[in-house]
Amino acid sequence: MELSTYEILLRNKLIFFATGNIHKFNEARRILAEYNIATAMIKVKTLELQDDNIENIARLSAIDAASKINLPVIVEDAGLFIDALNGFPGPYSSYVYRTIGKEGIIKLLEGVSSRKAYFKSVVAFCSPDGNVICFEGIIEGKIAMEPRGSSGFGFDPIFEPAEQPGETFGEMSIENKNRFSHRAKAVRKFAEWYRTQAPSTFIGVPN
Ligand code: ITT
Repeated sequence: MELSTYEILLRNKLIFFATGNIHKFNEARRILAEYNIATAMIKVKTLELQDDNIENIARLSAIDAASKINLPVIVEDAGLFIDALNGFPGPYSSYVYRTIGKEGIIKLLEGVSSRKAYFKSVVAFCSPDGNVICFEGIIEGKIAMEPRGSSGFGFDPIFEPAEQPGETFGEMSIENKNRFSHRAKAVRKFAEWYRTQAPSTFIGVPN
């Protein structure tokens, strides 16, 4: 059977990533390149469910993105879960970052001895026919006493991963953050799975 250019393009060597966050895209792109998968950023506005579970948010968002672009696509939803705040801001991390920011989180933790926290990421893949599969990554760590470093984005300057105590994500290069991060773990799981799939599974008919 002769393959069309479209099919060759999608022979699990290319994935579309629907996100408005260039930092997320750059982190994922580097990891996927290690698996010889090229990543294309697509800025498509997708539904963002209000839900306590980031897997539900990512799943619905991926279904919506795939139906809009009719291509195999991933979306990623992530959040920072702080033990002493019962998991807050969690799925509301984006809103909390935009409102009180990282300084607001430091304030909320004033006088609190337990600074344990984790980041969680869910990568949801959806094929044009609407089949979704999710991959999760978690990184444990703690909230720093004050923001440090200007790399990365969001809460990076206030999060110290347990594997590299004393250094925040904000003080690390992308390469270093990618050695530990929640996103890196979820993206790697996705890449391992994606490269084992039969390409024809994902080929939709372009509009
Ligand atoms: P999308 O367009 O992909 O939705 P977003 O920035 O809105 O991009 P999320 O909804 O997943 O992404 O964002 C959750 C928030 O959690 C994000 O705005 C950051 O403040 C924070 N966050 C998530 N992952 C992070 C990371 O790796 N480092 C620092 N902060 C992170």
